[in-house]
Amino acid sequence: MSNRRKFIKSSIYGGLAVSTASLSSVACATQTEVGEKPIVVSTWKHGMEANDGAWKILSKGGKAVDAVEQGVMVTEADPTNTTVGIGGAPDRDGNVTLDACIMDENDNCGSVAFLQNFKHPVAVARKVMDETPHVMLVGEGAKRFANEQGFKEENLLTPQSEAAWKKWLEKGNYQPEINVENHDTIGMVALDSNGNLSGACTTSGAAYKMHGRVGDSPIIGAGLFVDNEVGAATATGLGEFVIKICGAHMIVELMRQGKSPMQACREAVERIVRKYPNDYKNLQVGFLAINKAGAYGAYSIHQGFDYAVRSNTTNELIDAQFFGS
Ligand code: SD4
Repeated sequence: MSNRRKFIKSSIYGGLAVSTASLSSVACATQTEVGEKPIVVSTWKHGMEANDGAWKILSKGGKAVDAVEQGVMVTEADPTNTTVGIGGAPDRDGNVTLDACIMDENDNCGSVAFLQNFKHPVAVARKVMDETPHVMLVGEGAKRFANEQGFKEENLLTPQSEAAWKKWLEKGNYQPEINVENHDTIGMVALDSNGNLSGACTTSGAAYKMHGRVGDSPIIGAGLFVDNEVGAATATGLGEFVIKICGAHMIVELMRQGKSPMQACREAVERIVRKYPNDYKNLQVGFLAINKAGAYGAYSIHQGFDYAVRSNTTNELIDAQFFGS
């Protein structure tokens, strides 16, 4: 990781409050306004390894849609990551149920939700996109389709996740904590060297959720949205609140109106804050966006959300600006 890790602080509705890192902050903001290609950005620290996976494709002139699929599969395959793929925290009944989606530069999209026993839901979502006339398959139907496509079933509940779940059961209190362990859903958006945008998002959802609960991550327009004319956005955090404002779609539309990726993400966060004043203090949502020029930006409700950026000039983890409380 680059040692040019940047800290950009924000004040409430105050835009950039440039403090100790003023020069690098300004440089970063300028750089993200300009953009470059190819480039890939993804949520949280695990995005660094995921970006490496995507970069193998992007750096050779490959397609963004292939890059984002391969990129997030790195995270899905990591059993130590308790929020994505194998090793993901189960629902309150002990079932690991996964949600994922993918969207390409031609508005093609595929999604699976409430999928059990397949560690690469994004690859199943890609098959939904490529091989069916539908956008979304869920539960048993998604499972049957995955089997038909030759995906291998496996147990996704690792001993560590099972032990953590059993400990949770002692109290059984469902109250998702902000930035728990500081790694979360992976959402990834990329611009390839041909100037095409794509994105993917994959998660085990909120830990100890109700059986059958689906969050924002597999919902096109909420957890992910791509419009190749404008930009792409993805979300992480408590999905119920991302769905309520149709977060990723909102951000792309704000970019269409001329907002920078960071400004668009900030406006989406501020919408949540304004509409849910009694809720936002106890929940985290983070948005990450890229535009057609390859400029990127992010914003979250609370401190603690970071995102990974990889391009020909950058390979780093950046602390997102945030609203605060
Ligand atoms: C969800 N947004 O299912 C996802 C998971 C997540 O913090 O990011 N949780 O709500």
